[in-house]
Amino acid sequence: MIKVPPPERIVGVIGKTNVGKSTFFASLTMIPVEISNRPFTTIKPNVGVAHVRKKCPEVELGVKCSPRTGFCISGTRFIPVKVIDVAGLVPGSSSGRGLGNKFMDDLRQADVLIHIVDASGSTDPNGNPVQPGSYDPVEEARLIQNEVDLWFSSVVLRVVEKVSRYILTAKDPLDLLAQNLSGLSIRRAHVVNAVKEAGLEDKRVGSWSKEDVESFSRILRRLSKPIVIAANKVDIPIARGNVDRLKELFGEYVYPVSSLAEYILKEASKRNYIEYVPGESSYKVIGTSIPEAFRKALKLIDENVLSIYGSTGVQQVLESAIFNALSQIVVYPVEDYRKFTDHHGNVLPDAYIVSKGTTARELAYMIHSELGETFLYAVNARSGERIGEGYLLRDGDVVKVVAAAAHS
Ligand SMILES: Nc1nc2c(ncn2[C@@H]2O[C@H](COP(=O)(O)OP(=O)(O)OP(=O)(O)O)[C@@H](O)[C@H]2O)c(=O)[nH]1
Ligand SMILES: [Mg+2]
Repeated sequence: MIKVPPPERIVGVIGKTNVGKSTFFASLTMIPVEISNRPFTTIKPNVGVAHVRKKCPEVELGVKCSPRTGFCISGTRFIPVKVIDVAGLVPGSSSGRGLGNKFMDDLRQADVLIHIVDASGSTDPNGNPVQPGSYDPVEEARLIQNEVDLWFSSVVLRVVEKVSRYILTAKDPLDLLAQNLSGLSIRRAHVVNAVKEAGLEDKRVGSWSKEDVESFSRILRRLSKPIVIAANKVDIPIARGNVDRLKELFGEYVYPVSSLAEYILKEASKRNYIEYVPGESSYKVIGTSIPEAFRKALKLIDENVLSIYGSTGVQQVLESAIFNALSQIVVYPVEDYRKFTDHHGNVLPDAYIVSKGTTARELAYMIHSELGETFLYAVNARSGERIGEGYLLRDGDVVKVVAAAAHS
């Protein structure tokens, strides 16, 4: 019997061209990718693995974990997520400017998007380098999000047109629509909620006007691919006021970020100049012969980033995307609920990122379809209590599923 891999969460990195998307991607994944100060450096998507942090239950349970995926540093569990960095947008991409917006199709499977904005205003609308402060990041964020919505609605429009042809004979039109939108990582609940919010409950799908489709699609984009903003390049001091302005306009999901600082800290750590745990507010110098260029860069990072913002923001924006915007929690399935192990004796081997509201039985299905089908009950490993199929999992739960069918 083959065990299904833990559910995968996919984060798409979007933004204007030449704002630091690939630097952000590289700082998370440490995959060497092309980075340069000119528009349209990235053409083919970069795909890699980053990690979100959670306090590992190993500390509280008094054990030492052995993760199957990801890793654990001093009680902080790093859990993998997939990240995709794509080509850059410019205003008008939807009508073919720049590289157009076809490449956004690489992000169809994304669950959540991180929008990298040049908060220092040092690139013009077309991504050409200009003096910091010359271009307004708020304008950039607005124009680019509009391009994202236009890409999304062009995909949705095609699907709605296709479905409209045979919708009259469909038993459940919304189900049919959801099935046809599943390529965009859209589920039925997204479609139902978007129809409700757009006030289209009483209009049959085939009879929607162009405006109806547009408003449905904008809402559907927000529900199915929420966006968080990384206000990047905050190491450039002029960016500071812009972060606040972005927050005023775009709300809570705006984070000050310096991808460059994170990249340098990780690189310095790889070369054993410093000890740095991603996401933390400081690092420890351990190297004795640190090259002058790194010394200078570290000093600037201290002064312009860490002492002002408390971190480089890279981990924070990723975690906010997963845990806040996408409302995910982390649960730890085990087979032996007294030792917190799988049947090989690995302690807390898996950390599953699941949606808030996932039930014990739904988790069983994620582990193995037969476990779901023959589910009897589950056990909360912390308390030893039995929990029923409808139990709503809580963040950090350690759970054993008991089913009629044995699995291996
Ligand atoms: N000061 C500063 N510069 C940055 C930061 N992030 C990226 N850059 C610089 O911005 C330029 C563009 O970086 P890329 O990562 O290639 O940008 P991109 O958005 O992927 O660009 P395209 O793929 O061409 O659309 C490079 O010169 C980076 O060094 C940052 O946090 N601070
Ligand atoms: Mg790039």
